[in-house]
Amino acid sequence: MTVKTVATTPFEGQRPGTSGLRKKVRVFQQPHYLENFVQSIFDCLDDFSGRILVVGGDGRFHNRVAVQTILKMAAANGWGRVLVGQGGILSTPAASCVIRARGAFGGLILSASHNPGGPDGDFGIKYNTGNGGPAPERVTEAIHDRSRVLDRYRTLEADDIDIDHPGRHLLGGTIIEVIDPVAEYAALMENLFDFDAIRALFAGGFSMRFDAMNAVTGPYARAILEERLGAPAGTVMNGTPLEDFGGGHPDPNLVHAHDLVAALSGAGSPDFGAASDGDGDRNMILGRDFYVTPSDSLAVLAANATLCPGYAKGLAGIARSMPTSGAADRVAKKLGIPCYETPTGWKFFGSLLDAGRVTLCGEESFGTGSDHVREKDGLWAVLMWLNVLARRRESVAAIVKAHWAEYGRTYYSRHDYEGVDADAAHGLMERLRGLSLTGTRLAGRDVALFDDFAYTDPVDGSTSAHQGIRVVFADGARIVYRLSGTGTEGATLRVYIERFEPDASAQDTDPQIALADLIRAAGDLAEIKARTGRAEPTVIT
Ligand code: VG1
Ligand code: CO
Repeated sequence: MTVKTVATTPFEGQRPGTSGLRKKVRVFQQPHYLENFVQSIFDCLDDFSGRILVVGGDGRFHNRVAVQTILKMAAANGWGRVLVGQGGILSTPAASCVIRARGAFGGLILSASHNPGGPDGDFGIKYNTGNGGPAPERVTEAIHDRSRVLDRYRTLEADDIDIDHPGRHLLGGTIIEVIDPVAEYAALMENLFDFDAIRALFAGGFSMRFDAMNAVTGPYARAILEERLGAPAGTVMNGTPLEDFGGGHPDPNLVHAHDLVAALSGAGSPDFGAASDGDGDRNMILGRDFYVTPSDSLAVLAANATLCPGYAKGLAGIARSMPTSGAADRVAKKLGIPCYETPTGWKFFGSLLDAGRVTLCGEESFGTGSDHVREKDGLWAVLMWLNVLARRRESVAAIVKAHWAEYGRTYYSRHDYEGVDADAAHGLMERLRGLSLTGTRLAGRDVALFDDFAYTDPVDGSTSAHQGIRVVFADGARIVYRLSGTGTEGATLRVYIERFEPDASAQDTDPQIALADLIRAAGDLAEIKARTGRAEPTVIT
C-alpha cells in the first residue's frame, strides 16, 4: 500500500456559516470533489496523529462509496484509528455519542439530513469536533479558506475495507474498527431514562408507532423500542434504511410523515406516534389526533424533565433558537433558570452545553436535545416523551393542554416557500432589512422591535450577524423571516409566526386561524407574492 499525493485544483467548498457541505449526489460524484473537502478539513485540524476519527452516515446513496474514500484518506493522513459504523451507518446523534464516549479527536458525518436521497438526491458531509458537536464557525471558515487554495490531497492505494462485519483491519498504519452503530447509543439512553417504567407502560397495552421514514433510525428504534422496551413488533414503521429512503422525503413533519399522521387518526389508533428524519436528529411527536409543535414539545419536556432519571436533579438552563416560540421561556422563568436565544443551527448550543449553562435545547424545526450529546437527537426526544407518559399516565393531548392551561399557549406556525428564485429571495430580504418599523403599527399591533438578529456567544464572545429579520410586537406576537442555509435548489424563504394566548378558554383554535391576521401581515410586509410569484407556501408546519 502506497500513499499517493494527488494534484487537485482549489474549489469553492462549504459556504461559511453552514455546518457542512450539502450538494447534489452528482456534484459529489465529480472526480476529487469529496477528496478536496476531506483534505481541506484534515489540513485545518491540530495534530491528530495517532488519534481517533469516527466515520458514519445515514446510509443514503453514495454513503458507502464516500466511507471507503474517507478510510483511505484517513490512513494516508496519519490518523491512529478510525471507528466506522457497520455498513457505514451512524445516526448523527449516535456519531456524537461515539465521539464523546471514545474520546475521539473528531468525526465525519455523512448525511444531507432530511433532504431526499438517491442518485438524483442530495448528499452531505460535515466535521464534528471532539466535544461531539458540529465544528464552530471559526473552524468551518478555516476549512472554506483552505479549500480555495488546496492543490493536493493524500490517499492510499488499497482495496476497499469490509465494513459490513464488525472487526478490525489495518490500513497502512491506521487501525480501522467496524463498530456496532447502536450499542453505545442504546446504553446511553438506558442511563438517562426509566426503562422499567416504559417497559411497564408497554406491558399495560400502551401502543405507539415510530416512523423511521426508511432512514437511519430504523435499527436504533427496533433495538431500543422493540427489543429492550418490549414494544410489539410492528411498532417501528419503515424501519429498514434504504439508499433513496423509498423515494420519500425523510422529513418528520405533517406533510412528509403522512403515513404516520394517518396511522394516528381516529378512535382506536395508537396512543403515541413519532417520526425521525434521514440522519436521526429530528423528531415529530403526535398523540391520537393530536400534533405537538416542536416548540411546545421543548417546553413540555422541560417542565417534566425531573420525571426522568437523567434529569432528576433539574435543569441548568434552556436554550432555543431564535425562530423557536417563546413557550420554553415561560417554563424557564417558572423554574427560575436562564433561557438563551441563539441563531438557528445546533452548533450555537455547543458552547452553552460545554459550559454547563444549559441542559435542554430545541429548535422549531423538529430538533430537541440535551447535554447528553452535542447534536439534536430524535430518538432521545421520543424516549423522553415515553418516560413522561409512563410516569404521568395521561394522554399526549391531556399533558399538552394542561401545560397550556398552566403556562399559556403560544400559537405557532412556520410557512416555507421552497425552491424560489435566489435573486428574488435575497432581494426580498434586502428590502426588509432597509425598512424601519420599530414604533409603527402593523396588523393592529404596536411594533416594539424590528431588527436583523445578531448574536454574541455569552461563553466565547464570538459574534454572528444577519440571523433573521424579526418583527416583535408589544403583545409578544412575532413574525420572523429567514433564508434557509440547508437547501440545494434555489432559495427557501421561511416565515415564522407566533402569538401568545394566556386565556385557557381561547386555546383550542386551529393555529392557521388563530394567526390569520399575522400571516396576512407577514405576506404583505415582505411582498411575498409579488416578489416570489408564490401565492401559498410549499410547506406549512
Ligand atoms: C434547517 C432548520 C434548522 C436546523 C437545520 C439542520 O436549517 O431550520 O433549525 O438546524 O436545518 O437540521 P435551514 O437553514 O434550512 O432553516 V438537519 O436535521 O440538517 O441536521
Ligand atoms: Co437531520
